[in-house]
Formats: sequence, C-alpha cells, structure tokens
Amino acid sequence: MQVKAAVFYRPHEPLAVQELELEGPRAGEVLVRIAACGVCHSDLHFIDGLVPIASPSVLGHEAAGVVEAVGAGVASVQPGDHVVLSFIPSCGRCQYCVVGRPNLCTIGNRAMSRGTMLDGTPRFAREGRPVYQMGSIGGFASYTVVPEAGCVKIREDMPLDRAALLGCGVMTGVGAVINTARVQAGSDVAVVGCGGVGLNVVQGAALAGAGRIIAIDVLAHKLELARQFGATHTVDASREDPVEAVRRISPGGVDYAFEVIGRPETVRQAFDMARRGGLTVVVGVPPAGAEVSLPAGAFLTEKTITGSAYGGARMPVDVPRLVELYMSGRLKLDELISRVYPLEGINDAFDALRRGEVARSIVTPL
Ligand code: PAD
Ligand code: ZN
Repeated sequence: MQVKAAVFYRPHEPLAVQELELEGPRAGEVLVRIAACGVCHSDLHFIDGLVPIASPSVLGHEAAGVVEAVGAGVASVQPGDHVVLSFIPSCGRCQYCVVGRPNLCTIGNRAMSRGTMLDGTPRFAREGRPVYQMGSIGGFASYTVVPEAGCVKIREDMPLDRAALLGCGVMTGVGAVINTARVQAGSDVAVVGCGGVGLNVVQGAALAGAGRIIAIDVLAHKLELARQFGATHTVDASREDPVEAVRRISPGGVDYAFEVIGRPETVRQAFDMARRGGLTVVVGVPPAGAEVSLPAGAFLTEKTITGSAYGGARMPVDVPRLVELYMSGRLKLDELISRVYPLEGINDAFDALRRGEVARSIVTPL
C-alpha cells in the first residue's frame, strides 16, 4: 500500500515527507495505523549527526495505533486492537530474555539498530529501494509494519495519543527509576535534564516515594514543569554550579543521580552529585564515540554507575501498568504533550525540541 512518511536521508537536512510503498505484514508481523508518534531527542540525534543510522530511514519510535492486519501465526493481537509499539521487540528466547532482561534482547537490539524487522529487512520502500525503520518501527508514517513482539495491546478507553508517550519517554524515564535504579521510598534523587524523558524520571521518583527530588535544567520553564511532575527542589544550572547546589540541598550528595541529556560533562556532574555508595544512572544517549572521565578515587567510596536502556522495559508487563496508573490519575501524560503537529510539521517539531521549547510534541500522521 501507499503510505505517507517522514524520511531521514542525511544529517543536517530536514526530513522529507513522502509517499512510500509499505509491504503487508509477513509471518509474525503486524500492520498498524499510527494514531500518534512522539518526537524524542533520540530521533534528533540522527538529524544532528551525533549518532549514525541507516539511510534512508523513517524516524519515530514512540508510537501507538490500531492493528489493521496481521501476518501468519500472529496470536497476541488482532485487527482492531489498540497497541503501544516497542522499539526493542524482544524474542523471548535469547539469554537476556530468559534471565528477565528483555530490553537487552540480542535479536531485538539487532533489529532495532539495523532499522528492520526480525528477518533483517524493512517493509518500507521507495522506487524499489529499501527504506529502514527507526527502532523497528518508523512511527512518523500513516501506517507501518512491526514485529508482533513489538506490539503491546492496551485497553481501548486509553487515549492513543497519550499511549504513544508510553512507547519511549515515559517507559524510559519511569523505568529508569523503578526497574533500573529501584529507588527506595524516602531516598534522595537528582535528575539532570528535565525534557520529555527527564520529567518522567522526576515523576517516576515521585511514584517511588523518593524524599528530595532535585530537578536540574538550564531552562526555567522546564524547572517549573518539573515541579508539576513532583520535584521538591529545582536548580538552574545556567545560574549556579549544579553539583554544589545539589550537595547543599542533600548534604553529602543524593542516593540516586540520573543523567537525562547525553553529554559527558553532565554524566560527570551526575556522578559527582551522588553520595558515598550512591548510584548514578545514565539515561541520555551520548554522541557516538564520546567518552566520560570519572575520578577513580570515588570507586573507593563504592559509588556505582550504570546505563539504563529503555528503562529496563518489560513491555508486556510495564505498559499495562503505566496505562492503569494514568487511568487512575497517578501518572501524568496530558501535561507532557506541549504541541500536536501534522506529519507535514515534523521539521518544525524537531526545531522546537532543539530549542528546548517543549516537554514533548506528538505527530498525528493521518
Ligand atoms: P529533551 O531535549 O526533551 O531534554 C533534554 C533536556 O536537557 C532539556 O530540557 C534541556 O534544557 C536540558 N539540558 C540541556 N543541557 C543541559 C545542561 N547542561 N544542564 C542541565 N540541563 C540541560 O530530550 P529527551 O528528554 O527527549 O531525551 C533526553 C536524552 O535521553 C537524549 O539523549 C535521548 O536520546 C535519551 C534517551 N535515552 C533512552 C534510553 O533508552 N536510554 C530513551 C529515550 C531517550
Ligand atoms: Zn525515544
């Protein structure tokens, strides 16, 4: 079928909104009509040339929609079902899946980084040439085909535009707190970078019952939003040294520090904010080849640093939980959606994200 999609060709160029050919779902695959797709900074890294991606690619990996058709053997969803899409379609059988770390799935991560289905090929094409799918999704399109393992069915009264945010930013942010760090009630948390993902780290910390939740950003309006999402303290890093400020608010440093920007210098700041024995969690995606330097003496104080990929997502478990939290009024999603763009507005949406104007924008392709 013919679909409309936003295609990345090369860095520092606007995405091209074009008609593409979409092949129907093969065995184990699902055709989805995209209701909404969030605009995440991970997509912007490709456009800004900081992280490489297969070209051409349909970007967009934070999406929800409605199942239109299923390929042979698909059992977990059927036409009409509402689904949130996962950008790491986990196989359920590799060593990572078996030990309960499906976000590290060998096959899913390979498909994600290639921008293909599990068989190594994408379903979009233009003039007979393959067009890849960011995160095995390619959500900036009116329709896409995804692996069955990349679909999580949700209840139908959950608004799909809100549900889209669960596909990356919310899962990543809340998951970094609950799955990766396992933040304990009453403990102190610092969050460096309060954009679409960082605000969800803040609200994850609030959900976990953290004590002090210190939000750090360089934009006053992000800090205001962070307060709405549960921050108890804010630090404007454009006005004062954020490490000193955090150590003043939480003497000795915080129990957990999250970096949610993707820069070596802010990773270092987060590490320096953590107390003796504290945990630093790097959520931000740094530029390809970047290195971080840490004070080696700090290891004697048993400080730990780890990454968090997709918030340690176990999508079939976590997505329905997040849906229930939203439906019962305990997870903020409405407040995350700053702007809604048509597919034709996609480049404006990325410009707004680059300028720090939005918490999250969503694109509604149809
Ligand atoms: P965003 O642009 O919405 O938020 C970044 C925030 O950082 C903005 O509010 C900025 O103002 C703020 N900021 C910039 N510089 C500084 C600074 N020096 N000190 C304090 N604050 C600053 O991006 P996002 O929330 O969509 O994504 C954040 C990162 O998370 C980005 O690197 C993205 O690629 C990564 C990400 N990781 C995963 C994962 O699985 N680990 C998933 C999704 C996104
Ligand atoms: Zn993302």
